[in-house]
Amino acid sequence: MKLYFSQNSPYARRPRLVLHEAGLQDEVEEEDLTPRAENDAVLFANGPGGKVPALITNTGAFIVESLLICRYLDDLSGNKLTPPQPEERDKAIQLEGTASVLMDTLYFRTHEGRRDESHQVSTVKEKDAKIAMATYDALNEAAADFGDTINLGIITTISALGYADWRHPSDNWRDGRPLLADWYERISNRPAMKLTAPIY
Ligand SMILES: N[C@@H](CCC(=O)N[C@@H](CS)C(=O)NCC(=O)O)C(=O)O
Repeated sequence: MKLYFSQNSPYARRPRLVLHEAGLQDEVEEEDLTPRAENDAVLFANGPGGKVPALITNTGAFIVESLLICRYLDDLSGNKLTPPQPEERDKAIQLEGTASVLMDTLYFRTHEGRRDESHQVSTVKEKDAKIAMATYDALNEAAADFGDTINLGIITTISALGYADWRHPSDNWRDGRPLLADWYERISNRPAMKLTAPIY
């Protein structure tokens, strides 16, 4: 099995964290396609999207979309990253959804900001910034229960916040959100978090 990624993709960081936190290193090989422009051919040869992350399974399927790949890898691990209790499981899925919203809104804002000034829509950027702020607040509230648990929701939260630090440092997401900031500081020391962090 092979997982294609690029080091600074927040979407690719999710399944990479699943792979390393669930101990699937012997079953899934990783291939870094950075820099993307030079290495995209393998993605287009296998599917129409040309995006990372992408997984080639042992049966030859080419799976895209971070959420699907995370689920696939978690299944493979015997659901190591899904809490067995219904209440905890549902809370982890809720967290995964909230952090996915954050990741999408940050990513869209990055790309809106790259368009020519004259084509940028300030209301779109403002709406995305507002959603990001509300999402940081929701994550801060949820962080009261994070502890040192690792699950798919936690993994998505780390991937989104790591991207926020890189692309949207002026959001200052730590300001006024001490629970989230302290937890992130602690969890960032894990080897898998360090290995998959964006480099800039
Ligand atoms: N919804 C997709 C988004 C994946 C995505 O947008 N990946 C970016 C890298 S962060 C990419 O490969 N972009 C290249 C492109 O759009 O050409 C997922 O969750 O996997």
